[in-house]
Amino acid sequence: MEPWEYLGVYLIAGTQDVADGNLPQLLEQALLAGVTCFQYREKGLGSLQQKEQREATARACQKLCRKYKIPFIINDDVELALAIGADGIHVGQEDQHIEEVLRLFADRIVGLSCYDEKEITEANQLTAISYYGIGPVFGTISKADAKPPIGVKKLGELAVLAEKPSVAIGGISTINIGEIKKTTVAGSAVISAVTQSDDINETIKKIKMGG
Ligand code: TZP
Ligand code: MG
Repeated sequence: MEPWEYLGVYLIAGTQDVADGNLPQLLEQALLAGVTCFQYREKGLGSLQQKEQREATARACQKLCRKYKIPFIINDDVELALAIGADGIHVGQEDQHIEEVLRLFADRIVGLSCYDEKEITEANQLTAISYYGIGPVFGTISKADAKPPIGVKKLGELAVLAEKPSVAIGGISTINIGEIKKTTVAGSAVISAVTQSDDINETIKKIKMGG
């Protein structure tokens, strides 16, 4: 699968993002509604701490992603991603060095978070990266240490500078998705828009269509 095929509606979630703690159940609703990619991000307040629990949840989500034929990506946790054979890994600038990650996941999806011109330009030198996550575009409640939002204008500029397909992230919702769609990004990544939605099916369809 090519990045522009799976970046469209990219769901990210961990146990901490789901009110009743049942991530696989929420994921299956999202898969039925047509999400194109899933990233397991078990992190922060309310996240599972036990390795065994994380692995069991990851495997349950992986199984669902296989059933619906979309990529299953793990945030940060290289050891878990290798142990269960995830389709890919997503890392931030402060996580395990990207060169090392690219070596370990040579034939798999590798996503890198980028915030500004410098990070995009540096990432452009590493041809093996699959895609960039650019943001936060808007304010977010889902990441405790998020940097200040860059806004849609900057997102547009960074997406043009990027030599890889990019996915916008941070505060994206059914209300502002129309603005994101005016840029050249390949898709949008969302946490709270979906995990806190009263109607997951409608929310995902709106994000897919642009509002
Ligand atoms: N990285 C930048 S913003 C963010 C991450 C993981 C959180 C996005 O969550 P939400 O709820 O869609 O703003
Ligand atoms: Mg990280």
